[in-house]
Amino acid sequence: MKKALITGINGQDGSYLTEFLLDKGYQVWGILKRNSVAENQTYRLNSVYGHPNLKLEYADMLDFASLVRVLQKSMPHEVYNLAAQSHVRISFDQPIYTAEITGVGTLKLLEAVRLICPTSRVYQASSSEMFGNNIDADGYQRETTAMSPVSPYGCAKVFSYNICVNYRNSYNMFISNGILFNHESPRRGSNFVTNKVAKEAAKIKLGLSDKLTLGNMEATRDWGHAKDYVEAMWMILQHDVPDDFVCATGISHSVQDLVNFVFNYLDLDPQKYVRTDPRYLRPEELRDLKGDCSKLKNALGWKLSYTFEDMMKEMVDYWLDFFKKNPQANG
Ligand code: NAP
Ligand code: F7E
Repeated sequence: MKKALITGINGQDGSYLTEFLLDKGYQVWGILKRNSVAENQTYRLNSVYGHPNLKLEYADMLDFASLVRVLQKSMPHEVYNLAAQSHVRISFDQPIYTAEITGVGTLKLLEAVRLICPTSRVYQASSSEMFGNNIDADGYQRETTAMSPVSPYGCAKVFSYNICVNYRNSYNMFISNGILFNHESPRRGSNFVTNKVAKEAAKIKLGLSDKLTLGNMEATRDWGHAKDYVEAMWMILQHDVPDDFVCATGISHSVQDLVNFVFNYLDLDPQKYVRTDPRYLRPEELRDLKGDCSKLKNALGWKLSYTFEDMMKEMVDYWLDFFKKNPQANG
């Protein structure tokens, strides 16, 4: 039986990847950082909690010894490093914490893998945020686009990307970076813009709220569905050689387009409800992201199954259903 270890297992991507790997017959190990609520309250794992092939262990990206312990116990064939402080604006509030988890945490994990299970294949959750405002002449970012991050989060991810390449070359380890553009789902934290818009618009539709306050409406992003992107993670580790791949839809929308689509779907006029507030702006903005994933499609045959529109409808429908059942809840 193949064994995989996932850091960040109870995050958006970790939960979908767990379902995907269990379906493929893997034994899945995951690390949870200690929280004041018990692990069976991590709602994203509800569908698989108690599965005989799911093993959950307490560990932390800040705690090298805990990573060593879990690797020794699990001896995985594949390691997916998804753990991070992943919120870009919050990375300006907590830059050192972000660097320690999202950056140095990766190095701790790589060093533990090198010492304990050096033949394990490692996937690193790299990000389009690493490109910053660099765009190729044709309007896309791709594997060869220069990196100049514009947030502490992006800087930490560039460190992780580089240390992965360095370990791959220095120690002949199988370590691959997936450079993923924004990907979303009903499991997305509701302080990321897609799920914030979906959730607040659903509340407005049901008469539970009367406003939505946002930051930069002009920024554009290339938004795909997390379910499609976790399949790409797995495909990247099944390749015959370690390599780095962009994963994206190739289509971008502005935050204003996102708002217009969601409010139109709910038959609401956004001008009546949507406001902006500078507190949601970032000290330095990443203006536009649009990825070219030709390499991933050509080398590994990856395909999209969700459109932006289907994904946003799924998210809005999730919140409509949630608030109909729980009108007092905050979600
Ligand atoms: P997410 O929902 O924020 O999940 C992050 C996970 O990391 C959570 O399970 C979190 O646990 C865990 N974590 C945080 N600090 C930790 C620590 N010190 N030790 C152990 N675990 C820790 O993020 P996601 O959207 O699933 O993204 C997965 C990965 O892909 C992240 O590395 C992210 O930066 C990267 N990425 C995401 C996107 C995207 O659009 N979603 C795009 C490119 C790259 P708690 O929930 O208990 O805090
Ligand atoms: O912002 C704008 C904001 O926070 C998207 C992470 O998964 O993807 C994600 O980072 C855009 C930005 O995602 C609000 O300024 C406007 O331009 O949903 P977001 P992100 O910053 O792109 C990358 C690829 C990652 O790797 C990260 O881990 O929307 N925006 N108004 C807003 N954003 C938020 N959060 N809240 C607003 O009110």
